[in-house]
Amino acid sequence: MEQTFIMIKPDGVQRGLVGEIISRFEKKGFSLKALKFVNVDRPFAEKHYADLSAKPFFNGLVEYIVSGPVVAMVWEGKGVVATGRKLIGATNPLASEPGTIRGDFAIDIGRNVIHGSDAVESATKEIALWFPEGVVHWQSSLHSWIYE
Ligand code: YYY
Ligand code: MG
Repeated sequence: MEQTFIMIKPDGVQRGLVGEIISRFEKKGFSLKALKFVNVDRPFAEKHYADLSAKPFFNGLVEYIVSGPVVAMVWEGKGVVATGRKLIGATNPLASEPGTIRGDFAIDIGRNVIHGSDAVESATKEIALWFPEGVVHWQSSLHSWIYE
């Protein structure tokens, strides 16, 4: 089944939003496949955001990601990449709908609390980068109550 990479950024951790964010993915019915709480260094953050290296905000973005610990996760479920992005909301939190994570908990684009893969291909790349050791293989006993 489809998997996505989700990261609670340093501001989300510092603001005590870890439980709330995990809860939203759990309650939707998605399944947690990997999770770690880590500090990343500059080269690693630059690799994660390599596609954005030419952007004027790249340096500030990397500084922000290395500024404190992050929660890195893999979530699995039908359509989890696109639906995960919907749960997260638009990149600029002032444009994110209320009810989304960014819409409910953030204001500035450079402090938007959470990352989610934008496509199945980038999810595969990001999961390999963050979890080279692989993910946990299990199936929730609620599976047949969530999927028909
Ligand atoms: O995938 P998403 O996080 O919604 O946006 P991206 O376009 O991939 O940019 C990654 C990250 O960069 C974004 O979450 C905030 C930051 N950023 C920024 O600080 N200023 C911008 N104008 C655009 C993005
Ligand atoms: Mg992105």
